[in-house]
Amino acid sequence: NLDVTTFGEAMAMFIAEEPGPLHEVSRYYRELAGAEINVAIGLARLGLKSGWASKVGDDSFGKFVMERLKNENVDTSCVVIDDKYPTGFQIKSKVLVGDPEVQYFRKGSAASYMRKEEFKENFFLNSSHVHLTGIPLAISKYAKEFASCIVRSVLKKRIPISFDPNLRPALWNSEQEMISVVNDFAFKSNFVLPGLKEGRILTGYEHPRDIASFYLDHGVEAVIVKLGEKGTFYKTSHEEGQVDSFPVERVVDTVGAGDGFSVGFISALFENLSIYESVRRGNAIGALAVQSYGDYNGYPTKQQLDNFMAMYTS
Ligand code: KDG
Repeated sequence: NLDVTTFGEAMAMFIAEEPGPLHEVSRYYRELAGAEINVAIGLARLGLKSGWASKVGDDSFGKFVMERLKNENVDTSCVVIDDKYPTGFQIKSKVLVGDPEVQYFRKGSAASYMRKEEFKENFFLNSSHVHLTGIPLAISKYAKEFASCIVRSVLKKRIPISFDPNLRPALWNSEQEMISVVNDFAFKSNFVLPGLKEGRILTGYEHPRDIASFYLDHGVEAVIVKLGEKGTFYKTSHEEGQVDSFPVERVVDTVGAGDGFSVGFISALFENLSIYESVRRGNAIGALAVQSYGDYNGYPTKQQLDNFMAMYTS
């Protein structure tokens, strides 16, 4: 039985070696991307048993995804290898400040053909926690249906769900649809973890407290609003607070920090840490993540995490 299961799309990711607009870059190196695999990898590094369901193409990117996950000890028994559709990929710019530019090549990818007929209920039902994001809801109607199957099934057994909206407007037909579908999934989750900008888009509220209250009023147990370098705001029905971010020497790549936050937060739930401590751990992994290139390269082992957090504990 697994501790945490998740579902989503993995892609090869080509990161520019030199700054500049993507169409001018001539050298890239290959990494792995995918919000949900980032979380699965991060949890496995901390010693939890994580598993990821998806579909990859029967191609070299698919092999690359599978090999990486095997090396990271992520359970892939629910990954379908499909010879009809390709594994998607993305290219990402190198920036000296701010967020990088990303371009996707994922339309019609194998993962977007993950169908509900391929849903293996026990994979999720035998896990203690399920983590989902808004990305599969955007990539195709099949992936969205698959995600609905997961939610329907695990709700029956009251397995906790954490949900990161991970808004990707480029993947949606309209903002209206994005907001209503993403919120629909968020309302069914126990933990909702939007970034501040995402929370504003999804709820129409400006302030973290109001964003959190919006979800609490819809039955969510805890809402975590990530404020970037300003830290993180959290709210449950009986407590709220803000946890400062950890000092960061140099931000090199912000992508993957939110997933890193989820890793810290979810892993803390397994140790019954308080919400404050769980958020703090999320912040710690977020801070480690932004200091390295690639989505998950900065994610720590348990020992590295403990050492890092101890440096800032008085
Ligand atoms: O959260 C990190 C992801 O944005 C990145 O790995 C790519 O999954 C990805 C996506 O679909 O945007």
